[in-house]
Amino acid sequence: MASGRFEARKRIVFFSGLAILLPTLVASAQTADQAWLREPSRLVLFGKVIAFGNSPIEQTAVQELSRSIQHPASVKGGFSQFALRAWREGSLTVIGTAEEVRKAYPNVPVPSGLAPGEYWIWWNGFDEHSFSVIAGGDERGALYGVFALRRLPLSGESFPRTDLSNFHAHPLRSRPAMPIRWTDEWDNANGTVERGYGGRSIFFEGGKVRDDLSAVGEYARLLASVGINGCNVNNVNGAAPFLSTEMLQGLARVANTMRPWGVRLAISVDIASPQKIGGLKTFDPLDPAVQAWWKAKVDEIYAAIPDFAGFTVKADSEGQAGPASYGRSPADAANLLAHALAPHGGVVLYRAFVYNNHLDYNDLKADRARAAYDIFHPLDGKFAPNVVVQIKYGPIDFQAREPVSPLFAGLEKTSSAMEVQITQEYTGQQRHLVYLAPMWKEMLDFDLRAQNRGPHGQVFVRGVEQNRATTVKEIIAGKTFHRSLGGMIGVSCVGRDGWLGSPLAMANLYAFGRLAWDPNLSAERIAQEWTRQTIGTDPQVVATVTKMLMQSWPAYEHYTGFLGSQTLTDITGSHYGPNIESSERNGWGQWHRDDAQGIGMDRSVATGTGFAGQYPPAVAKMYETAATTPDNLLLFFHHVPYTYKLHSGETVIQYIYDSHYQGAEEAARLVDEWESLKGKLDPQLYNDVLARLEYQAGHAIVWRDAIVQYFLKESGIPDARDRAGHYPGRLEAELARLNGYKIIAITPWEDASGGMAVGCDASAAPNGCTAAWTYTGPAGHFNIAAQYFDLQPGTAHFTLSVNNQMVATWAADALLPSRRPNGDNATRLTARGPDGHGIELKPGDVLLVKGTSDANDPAALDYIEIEPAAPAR
Ligand code: GCV
Repeated sequence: MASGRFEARKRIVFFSGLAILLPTLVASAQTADQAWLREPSRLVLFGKVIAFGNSPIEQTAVQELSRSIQHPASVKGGFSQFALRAWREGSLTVIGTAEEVRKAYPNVPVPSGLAPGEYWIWWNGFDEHSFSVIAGGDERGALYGVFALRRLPLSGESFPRTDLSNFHAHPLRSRPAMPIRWTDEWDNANGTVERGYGGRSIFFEGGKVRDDLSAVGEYARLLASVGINGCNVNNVNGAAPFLSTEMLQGLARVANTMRPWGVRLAISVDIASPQKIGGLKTFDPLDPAVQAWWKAKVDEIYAAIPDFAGFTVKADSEGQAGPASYGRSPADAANLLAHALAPHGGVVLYRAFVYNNHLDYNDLKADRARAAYDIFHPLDGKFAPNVVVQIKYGPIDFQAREPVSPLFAGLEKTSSAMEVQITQEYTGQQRHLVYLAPMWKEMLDFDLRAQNRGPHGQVFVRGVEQNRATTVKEIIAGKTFHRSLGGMIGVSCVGRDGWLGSPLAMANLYAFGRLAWDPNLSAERIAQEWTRQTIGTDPQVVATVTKMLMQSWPAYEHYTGFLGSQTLTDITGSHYGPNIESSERNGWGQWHRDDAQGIGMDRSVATGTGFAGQYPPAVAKMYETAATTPDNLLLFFHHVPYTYKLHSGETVIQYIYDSHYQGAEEAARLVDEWESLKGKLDPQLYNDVLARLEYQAGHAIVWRDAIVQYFLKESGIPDARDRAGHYPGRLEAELARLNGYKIIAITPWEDASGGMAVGCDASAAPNGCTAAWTYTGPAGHFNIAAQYFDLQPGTAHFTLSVNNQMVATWAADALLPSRRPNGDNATRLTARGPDGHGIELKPGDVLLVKGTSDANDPAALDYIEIEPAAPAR
């Protein structure tokens, strides 16, 4: 697994005409970083705070309220009057469950029927002493009430709503939309985290639970602050060791650490555990010895962890063992575990991510997208009540654009949960800013029209089209099919390096919790809330960061995949840089089926794989024909010629060109937007994020060029706007005067300009290699970009000079995913000259790059590019 930490940033220092790019280490946030809870709230609290009970959660609520508020004496102004009016001297705040409040204060109008997790905040300031109540449907509810109060002054809501005296007539009340709101961590016992980009595990190291669990407590606080009530701490792959008695003792310590925050522990289990660690000959779910083994194991778990939440299961998937080995179904396996957990109140989250990864590419009817529905829909009604089928939002695998999984509509008698990825496996691995809440919102708000059938399955009843909205958010909340379980799971994969390894990526963790609590919140409102609490309250900061977040997913989609073709990345390797053919001609089924004439998977019922027919009739009808399929999913459902005209009027091929140029421009704009905040932000944060955004803008160009040149060659159709294949200021390294450098072919070819680059063999050229060009363009001031390959773990060094005058020097020391030159590590550095006004060039000047390799990094260079000097940054 790649550690994925983006460490290096380039600081440009100029000495009288000489620009030196110095590598510096980014001081990244530490694990103890309190993220959006870093600043105290703007609440001002007078008087006493007490809890009714001694339970750890209520005690935490008291401490949290005291930690969150500012003491009146320390208020330096700037606080809303409402706080001072509401929380005045001699006041008392009581925290407890609704039942406790009712018993102690029969006159307080605490409503009956508060749901688990629900809070009710009431204020009575009209007596001699102000008196406030934070009541919960249970203890967790009371804690969530404290966090809601803490957030309130920064929520961006209008003044009257946040005037605490309003809470007399209009108590602040909110309940979670769905009962299961968990993160899944893919941590391994050895301390690595699968698809984690924020450093090593906070839970495990060296095969066991870490001694120091302080980060776990801080993480649980963050989770609780946005209403997350469960955390599955280990990888769904290779889970067998987590059931050993020694490990369970360690896990009990993890559960103890998270418990005061109302976060229950869950673990992933390997369905073959009875055989792998239990010494049985079989793990057949119907075998009585296997059933007895699980019962005993579950009893052992609950003896150590009385509030244990349950199991997550990945079975018969990507090499994990499963019930298919015995001809048994997922329902047999899920129920085996469910029956053992039921007496203790535990649940089974059985993942629908079950598919055959040895599909036949030549079979035009084969389709991985069909798998989840084909396998699980026939089992509807066969699962025990405490089983929840955990469904990835789309039918493939966390791509930047997929249709919503039809399985959400295909389980009427089974609870379901939607699995999203907070960790950005296919969406830039936290090196790219991609705020995912807008995508999750599209999924949650999608109307599957699941009940749009008449009694005999017909779409029309007496000539009237059935039209009841059944959105995904209602289905997973259990509303549509009257289920008591259901929810959202966020695959988080945090680590010790600032949780997600990148400050702005934390908006995704925050947004996940907020949406699981209330899927009706808008992605924009959540972005504003998060920005106010985390980055700053200056209106320009809030507006700019919110805008950047909201633009980031569309930008990423524009410069990576297109029209529902999925993320065109290296699907058999890094899942990071461009590699278009890696999806094709293998068994993984992430195909897009491009050829010289056209592109797309035909998933229609009439001529394709039939996947479109898995949706309820109204939606199936929409996806059945290209004409009615929305442009952004066209290629997911249909194979069309490159000349096919979209609803927008553009051809598919022209859209490929245009969207990629647009996406790269949008990524560059993120840099400009962030720079407009210079001086308004914490300098360390400013510089850290700036380096990341500059890197992203460069990598967006790598993506753009890879996709554009690939489809230009494949289709043979030129870009109507003449950009594809024409790079006027580009000087290719393979065409330079080379000294020591050797020409190398890059694989895949589209990851380098023209498919070629140059590499320096350290043993043959210990003092470095050079590539030189004579400048033939007009005289003026220019930026000079260098496109090089930054391999890990080596550190190559580069210098760029004009007529022997050095204009830039930098080290290729970032930790990028792969170890051979390709689009994973193609990196762009732009030298902008003194004060950002450009570097002076005139015809005849000699431009020279010197690369000094080390044993692991051949200082490979793709090209340099002379660009118009942008206005000074
Ligand atoms: C934990 C994708 C990821 C795997 C992951 C799998 C899953 O295939 O690449 O790392 O395995 O999904 O969700 O189980």
